[in-house]
Amino acid sequence: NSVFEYVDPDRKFASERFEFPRDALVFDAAAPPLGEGAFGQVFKAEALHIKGKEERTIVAVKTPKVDDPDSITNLLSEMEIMAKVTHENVIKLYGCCTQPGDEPLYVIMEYAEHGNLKDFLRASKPNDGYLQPRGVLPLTSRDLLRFSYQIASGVKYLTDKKVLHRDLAARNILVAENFVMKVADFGLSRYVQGHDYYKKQQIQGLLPVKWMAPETMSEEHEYRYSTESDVWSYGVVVWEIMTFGATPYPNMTRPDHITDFLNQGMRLERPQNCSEEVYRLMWDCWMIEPSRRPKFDVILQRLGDLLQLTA
Ligand code: ACK
Repeated sequence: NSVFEYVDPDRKFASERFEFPRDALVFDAAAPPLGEGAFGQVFKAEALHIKGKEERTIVAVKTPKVDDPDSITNLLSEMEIMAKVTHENVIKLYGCCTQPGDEPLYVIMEYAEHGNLKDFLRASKPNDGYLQPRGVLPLTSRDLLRFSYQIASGVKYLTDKKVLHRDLAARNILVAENFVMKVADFGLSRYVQGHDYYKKQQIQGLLPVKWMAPETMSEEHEYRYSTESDVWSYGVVVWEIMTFGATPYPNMTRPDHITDFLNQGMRLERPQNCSEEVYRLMWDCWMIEPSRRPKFDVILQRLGDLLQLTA
């Protein structure tokens, strides 16, 4: 039973270039998974001589839920997208184990030592009486700008590659060595977490409504996803960064309430200590008319100027 029963044959691209021998992966049997969700599991491992690298490379290995065709197709689809992209701010595919009869499917990728951005920000929040900042923090406002800039670079690259992320959110950005931002979980992949998703049968399972552009939730607009809808979600990511990982629209649980709120012209409020310029940038990402939202090159320009000013 090959995993390729679930995909069309001309999508075997990634496995041909990235196939890696399973026995060259070393797992720590005692360690719990890095992450677990509706998609399957992610483990930390060491890979021997992967991608022509030194002896051992620490990697993350993603594996689908066994016997769940959706979780397998999602992971293969994510792998295909990863195989086509290479950028400093996008998580890299290193290899995969997809040979027929060689189950379960493994997708081997770059390891991001600080985990997902949302939890990282929460743990780094200054003056938090409860959680101590991890690592060499606390973060400065310049760090927050730099994170926003790097994420925009990664997403601009994906945009140029005609890849729509469709699920940009701080929980889907990983923080690697030296606090470098890596856009992850792209393509069709989904990680179901708390209240971030809402089930809407009509479209597709659980949806991250609080990050979604209005037109992607509107029948009238044919639930249209585009680079512009990624820009909307990116604006919400910047808001998450500037609030150190707050939950957007905390008191709203129903998607139609959020849509009404937005249609009345209201938006997420300005985070404490967030400059006018940065708030204006988010606000511009949240224009109802998609074509009026800034393009990623403009976003990079504006953030670049602000970074210069705070140098
Ligand atoms: O904060 P985390 O540990 O970072 O929680 C999520 C979890 O798995 C589900 O996605 C972690 N994770 C996913 N991919 C990677 C990776 N490439 N490197 C390190 N951690 C990862 C993520």
